[in-house]
Amino acid sequence: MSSPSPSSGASSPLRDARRSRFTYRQLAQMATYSTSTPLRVVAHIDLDAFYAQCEMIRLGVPEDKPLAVQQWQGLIAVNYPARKWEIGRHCNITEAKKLCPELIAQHVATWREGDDKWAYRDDAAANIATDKVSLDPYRLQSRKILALIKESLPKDLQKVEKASIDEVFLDLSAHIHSELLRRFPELSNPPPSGDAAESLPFPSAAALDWRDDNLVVLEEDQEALDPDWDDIVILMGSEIVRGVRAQIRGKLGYTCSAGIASNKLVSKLGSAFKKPNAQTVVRSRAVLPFLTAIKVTKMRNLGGKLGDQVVSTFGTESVKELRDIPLDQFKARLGEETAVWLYNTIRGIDHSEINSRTQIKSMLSAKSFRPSIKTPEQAIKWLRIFAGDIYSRLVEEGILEYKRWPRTINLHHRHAGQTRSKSSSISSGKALDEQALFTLAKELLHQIIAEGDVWPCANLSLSVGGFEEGVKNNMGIGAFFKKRDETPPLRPFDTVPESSTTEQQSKKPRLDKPSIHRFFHKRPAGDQDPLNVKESLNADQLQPNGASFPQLDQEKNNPEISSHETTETGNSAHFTGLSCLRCKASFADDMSFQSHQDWHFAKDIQDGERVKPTFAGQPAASRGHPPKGSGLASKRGRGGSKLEQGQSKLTFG
Ligand code: TTP
Ligand code: CA
Ligand code: CA
Repeated sequence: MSSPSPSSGASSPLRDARRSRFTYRQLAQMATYSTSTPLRVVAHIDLDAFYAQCEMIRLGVPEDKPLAVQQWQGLIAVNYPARKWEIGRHCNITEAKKLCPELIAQHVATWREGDDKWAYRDDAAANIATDKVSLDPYRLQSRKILALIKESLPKDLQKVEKASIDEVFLDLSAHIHSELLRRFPELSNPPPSGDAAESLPFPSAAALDWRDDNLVVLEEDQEALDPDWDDIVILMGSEIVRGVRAQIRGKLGYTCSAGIASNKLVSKLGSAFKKPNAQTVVRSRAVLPFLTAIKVTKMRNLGGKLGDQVVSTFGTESVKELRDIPLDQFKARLGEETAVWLYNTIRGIDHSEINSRTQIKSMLSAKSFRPSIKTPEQAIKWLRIFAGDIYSRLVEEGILEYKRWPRTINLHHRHAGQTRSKSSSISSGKALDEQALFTLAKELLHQIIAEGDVWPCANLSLSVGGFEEGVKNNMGIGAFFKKRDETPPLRPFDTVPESSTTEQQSKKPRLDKPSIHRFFHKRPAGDQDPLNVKESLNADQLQPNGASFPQLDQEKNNPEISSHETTETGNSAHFTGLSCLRCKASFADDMSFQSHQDWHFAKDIQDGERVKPTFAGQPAASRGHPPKGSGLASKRGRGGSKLEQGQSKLTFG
């Protein structure tokens, strides 16, 4: 990392007689990734038009050519040259080609009934009935990018959270702390008074060189303030991020955009601020002006019903106007917990931590049938595809290396508005391979069929979960997982019926009592859906988290996972016309509407299989609560539960 200009002044930066706004303690807290130090530096990196870039690189398409990634008749990613033609995810392929006849439309790879490997196929778009989308090519690129990011940061001073298939959060605090002490050795001295609460010496007033970063424009009086340590650390963060982006570009060819700020909330808004191939720095003094320009409904977790409720209750979607409302008024209308969270969010306060654990909790592979399927033979063909899909993800997600494996397998079957689910445990004493998964899946299907009245079937989904760590009984992990081509002949496999339920979705409390609390429960440390959950959904890309994304795009989702049934009550009562009542997305045609319902269905199943840490069980810092002593510490008050009653399921935004 090159030296920033503060150290390049003729005089030592520490000779300034003024004192910094920051203390020795706050400086030291950087080394431990404290979420409450104001000197914290967090970056969010998001790949530009990710699937489109994957296809361009794979196919060697020149960078200025318009390209979109097609899924059936829809588009799921559009590169920046194509966006100039006003092509977006809202377009179907015909509309897009009309707008830009030279558009290169690449269909996603698919699994095909009867084949045992996904492939890029010229006729995929016409084969929605027999094909199932494979996102493996994008997962593979995603993994490479993640590995490179980790490589380009010091091994022992990195905290990286993969937040979705194309984005990561980095907590750069410890890295910057060590670099800061190297550049300014005086800072390593203990405070002269011996009191960690003592202010640091003021850094020199040398102008900081922000290179080509976007800086949020400030009022002149704010801009005139001399840079303090918070500015210097964020500048160093920006240098690091520039280096990481250059590596990704140089070694793998991808462009990405980044936001650098002091927390996840603001860094994520920052990365979306200017795209493509740009980075935006939001200095602490710029946070309030920066947020002022953003509508409340664009903020994380405020893109759905909660955002609407806030707008209708307080009569404004302006963050600035909402900031004029006292906390007590929020509490009276929203309940304690939501009020405090909202109050902080509109001020850019977020103490959630970067969660570097990227453990898979479950994986799901699913398909909706249009038309419905009518025989066990048809269902079994799909189960083979699901087993292959899940198995390749188990292997490719690094299960072999992580020494983790799933202990439960579930099959969901949908017929006449009713979902039946069967599950069994997976023995840890036997090899787990594709064939074994397939055998288990068939057993579950037979259990469902035995109950009668199961055809036609509109959706099937297979999932594995309950991941366990470590190697049991001194068996090498190789005994549990075999590579695809090493797969031994079919062997008997233990199935211990664990739970066997026939459930109408309407009986699920999880679905019937959507609540603000559930929303909080689902957001443990970092309040992101953990990467793995999304990936496992086979719909990670469907759900780029963060409310900074345009709601519609975000919610429209992938028509494939879409291929699923839906809704909380197990029928279509939640949908009116072509608009989704759960998340308000609207749809131009029946197909995309159905796809969207299907996505909710898959998501609900996935959610049901998650481990749900409770909000109360999380440390305050990881809940995005205000720092201790701010007077805003949240209690799990009644207000929150009150809201629960009337609050519909929050969308993932
Ligand atoms: P995004 O990061 O939301 O979008 P993007 O990378 O295509 O474009 P941007 O430059 O604006 O970040 O999503 C990442 C990938 O996830 C995207 O390339 C394709 C997939 N995706 C879907 O399949 N369906 C969706 O509705 C969305 C939003 C994304
Ligand atoms: Ca992206
Ligand atoms: Ca993204």
